[in-house]
Amino acid sequence: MGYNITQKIIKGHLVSGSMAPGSEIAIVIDQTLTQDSTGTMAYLQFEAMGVPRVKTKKSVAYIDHNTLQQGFENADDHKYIQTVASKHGVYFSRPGNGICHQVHLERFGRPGWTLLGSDSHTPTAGGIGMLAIGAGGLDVAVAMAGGPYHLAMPKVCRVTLKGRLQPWVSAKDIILKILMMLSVKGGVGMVLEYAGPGVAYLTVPERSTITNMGAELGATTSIFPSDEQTRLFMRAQGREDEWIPLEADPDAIYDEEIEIDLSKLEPMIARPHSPDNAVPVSEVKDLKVDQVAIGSCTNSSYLDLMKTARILKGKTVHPNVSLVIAPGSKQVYSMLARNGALADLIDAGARILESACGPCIGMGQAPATGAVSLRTFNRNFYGRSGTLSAHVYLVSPEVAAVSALTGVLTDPREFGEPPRIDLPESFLINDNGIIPPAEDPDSVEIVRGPNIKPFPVNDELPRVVRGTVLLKMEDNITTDHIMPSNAKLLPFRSNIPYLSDYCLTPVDSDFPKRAKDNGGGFLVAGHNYGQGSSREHAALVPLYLGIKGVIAKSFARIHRSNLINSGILPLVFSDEADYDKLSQGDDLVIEDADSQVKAGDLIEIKDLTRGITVKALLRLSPREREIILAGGLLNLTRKAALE
Ligand code: MIC
Ligand code: SF4
Repeated sequence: MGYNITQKIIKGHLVSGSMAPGSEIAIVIDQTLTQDSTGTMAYLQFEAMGVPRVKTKKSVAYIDHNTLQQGFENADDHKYIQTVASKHGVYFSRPGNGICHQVHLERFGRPGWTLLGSDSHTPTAGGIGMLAIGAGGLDVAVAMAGGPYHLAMPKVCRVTLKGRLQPWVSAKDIILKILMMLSVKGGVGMVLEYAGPGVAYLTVPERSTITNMGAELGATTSIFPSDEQTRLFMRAQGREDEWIPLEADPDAIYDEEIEIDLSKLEPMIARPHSPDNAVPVSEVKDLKVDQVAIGSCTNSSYLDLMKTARILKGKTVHPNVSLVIAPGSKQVYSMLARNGALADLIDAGARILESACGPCIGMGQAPATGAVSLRTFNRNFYGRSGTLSAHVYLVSPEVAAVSALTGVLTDPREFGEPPRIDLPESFLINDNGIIPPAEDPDSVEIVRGPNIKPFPVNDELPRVVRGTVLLKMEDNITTDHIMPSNAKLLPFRSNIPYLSDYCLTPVDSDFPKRAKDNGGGFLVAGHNYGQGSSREHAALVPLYLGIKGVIAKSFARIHRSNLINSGILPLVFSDEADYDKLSQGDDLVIEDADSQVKAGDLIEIKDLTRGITVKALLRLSPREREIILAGGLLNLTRKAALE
């Protein structure tokens, strides 16, 4: 029996476990990436492990999220990351050098290798045939220390692309269509592996738009073959020697399959407040636009911004629209500056930002009250833009640029000839924004500003776990709900006590006070709890507030791992109808919690207020069971070190 690409890479990196879907496997990690808003925690945790040098083939620390420096906090975090990286063997990508996923694709990603990143959009590198997975900071710290990464062996879904995109239809429309078909939880436990004759027509930057937004499906990752397109991209990046061909065997078996006819697609748009709320642009009528934002790790490549510049050249942005553009990397920025496209954007009236995440994570450019914002980004979750009343829509750069000119949502197919931009023969290569680690680590002193506070550590699982239901939530609660991030809060990513006053406030502004008054308790939620960002803060802050368990209909992958790593019980209703039986304010108790966890998958939760017992599933691998019993992964690691 032949293998698909996912199975080939996993097989070549397997440390333990069997490759049967759903069972726990451990794989060797070749490369890691961190960014600054999750990185401070990851490096504090790495330091706590006492390993002098990273053991990966390459680890890179990017600064791209927290680049607004209204106070000392962000700059202090940058200094900490720069020095800790230098001392421990990590490459440092300076602020201004670009968004982690864009730069990693350009300069470091390699077909056939594994990448673990403390950011949910790490799968972007799947566009060059890399098995790239997003995880919490602690898992990335373990990988830097040389430990394997544990995950459930994913199912593999073959996404067969046939035909060719019509003019004005782009890669973004492919992934929005898939989101419309599968939903934000349709990819959980799965790798989406692209195949079929349509693949050959997509360049690496286009493929990476698709793998990037596979994160919004909840997928473990997404991957394309490594073929002639991949070779051309790597050659243009001066890295052809790192290219290898990689494709599925002709008799490879897949767990699932979907097919997309590219020639039938039209420009798409995701409506507020979910990336899967997608429809063809032609179905949304009379949408007046206030803001257009082009950039983010989804759509800020050289090709995307050249298309934008061609559309805007010689024209003027509509007077009622604020157009902001953030090129994805210094490479992209500099190439636009040299070939004149940057001047075309400026002349048309665009507001140009630095190469960073910027408005995608609410770092500036919050829309006006009730405004409509069209963005080429990947997430339009409630409140993420920094303006709770804003209506954020997700579109391709083509739709964004054309609508910026007309002031209303416009189907670009009404706009005449589309711009044709080819992949350049060679990109501009200048790696002076990437600082290699120190050759003499002893000479490096790690700089820690006053904003860096210790992270909370749990206790061993007690015999009796008791607490009140502090909040009952709906389906699809995101980590942006649990731990909101915007220009005011992101500077405090290394300060858990400060962040705790904002936990779950988009759902209920009284939650932090209630949690503190009760000394912690339980959370109840619907399906796909914790989707979105990989931020560990969505587990560490609840831990700080005394949350002992979350009882949900289902969990998103990365958040479930982050809860386990923090020693918080991720409990799944064994009968979904029991969700209706629990109410906010109910007092719950799990008796003999430690022996129940040791005994198997079923946990009995007594609701003392209603006099009922609810059964929950706690399906843990043997390793996860040990982590939960020890009160988190760090405790377990320390315990192992003492034995
Ligand atoms: C995001 O896009 O939500 C982020 C901000 O990049 C997060 C990481 C974070 O919260 O710091 C992610 O995607 O993991
Ligand atoms: Fe940055 Fe936005 Fe990409 Fe997250 S999704 S890494 S915030 S650009």
